[in-house]
Amino acid sequence: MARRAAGQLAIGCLLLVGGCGTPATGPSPTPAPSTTGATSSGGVTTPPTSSAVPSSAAPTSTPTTTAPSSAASGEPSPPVGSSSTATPPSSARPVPAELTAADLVTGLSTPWGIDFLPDGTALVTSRDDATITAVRENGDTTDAGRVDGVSPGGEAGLLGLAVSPGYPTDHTVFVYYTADNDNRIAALTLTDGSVSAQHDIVTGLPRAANHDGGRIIFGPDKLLYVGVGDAGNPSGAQDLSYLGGKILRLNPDGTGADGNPFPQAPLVYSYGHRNVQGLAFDSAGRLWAAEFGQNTWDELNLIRAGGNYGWPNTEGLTNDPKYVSPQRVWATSEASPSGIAIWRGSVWMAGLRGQTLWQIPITGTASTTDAAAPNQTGEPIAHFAQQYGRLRTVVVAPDDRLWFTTSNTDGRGSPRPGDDRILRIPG
Ligand SMILES: [Ca+2]
Repeated sequence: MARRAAGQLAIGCLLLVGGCGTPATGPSPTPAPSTTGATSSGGVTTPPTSSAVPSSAAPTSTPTTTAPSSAASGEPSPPVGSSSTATPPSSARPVPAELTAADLVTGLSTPWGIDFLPDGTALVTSRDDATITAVRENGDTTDAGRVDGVSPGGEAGLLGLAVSPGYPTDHTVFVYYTADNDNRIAALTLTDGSVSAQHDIVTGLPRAANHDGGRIIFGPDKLLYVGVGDAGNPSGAQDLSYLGGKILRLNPDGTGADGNPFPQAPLVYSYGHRNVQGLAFDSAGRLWAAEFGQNTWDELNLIRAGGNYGWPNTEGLTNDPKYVSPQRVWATSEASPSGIAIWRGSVWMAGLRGQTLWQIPITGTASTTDAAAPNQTGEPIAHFAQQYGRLRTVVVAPDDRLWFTTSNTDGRGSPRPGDDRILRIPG
């Protein structure tokens, strides 16, 4: 996450005002080349809609839809499709007309990964303390143990956490952590609600003080998806033999999943990433990923097997057919995204430096394997801008409320009384 970019840029856009995600002049008709260092006057740069995708980037494009014009109002309405390919999931419940958030837990130290046990208890990692805290639905907390061998420092430490889909019988939770010389994924066994055993399933992922990735989630296929940062080796992101700058897809024993796209790199699912810390599946089964830009563009991507997402050869939108262009980009001062979640028809993205919870409506369900897929998102909407400081992780709780965490104790923030906290929507 280390960047040369200048200091904070106040967004100044408020909930429901709609002025932030809706540049009055609209998007540029062509994607901005990644290396221009262009700025975005509105804080959000809109990628091309389907009608604006150059034919060279969409050789078999069948024009279908553009983002619904209603999105330009900034109203946090559910996505509204304008054609059969843009029909939102029927299960998507509307976003509340006015979002409210309230503290669920305060006083946490560098909270990072969160997932839920079958009984609704959340497990929350502390990056710097290497501990796991159990959080009940009422906000009560208990110690759930510690992960051995964690070597925190900079952005490294105890990072993502994912509960096994087979937890009722295997009592297993997976964590991504930084050891002395590498990043690792460990399987933890829980007994009576606390860690009782630990063994590594993956070792040798590159580590560094910064760009450690760290998000792990289970997909609907019960496979483990992992965001691994480039660990300060940008060119390695294009090298399939280097596991940094990748999204991995693994069996729960740490081996590469059947059907992964590269026989010579059995763990790798997609490559050309800089530092993915946000992963989430939508109701159409598509994997979304957020990643930090260097000093120009943060990205929200739709991930497809074998896709090359461009880093370090491109950053942000691209016309080059060798690379998958992002669905949305932000100036790094506006986002610097870590966790994402899918809730009520939108991607919700936690911004660290941007200190904003971004809502990105999902406007289509096109397959990620369709290279001609039009933009699948509406205009982003900024929530809670500057209100709580840096935001790290966002997850959907079993009761269909949205949780998000602050990250003001991570060494880059300004902790305030009660930090760090988990907030819950509706409050
Ligand atoms: Ca990219």
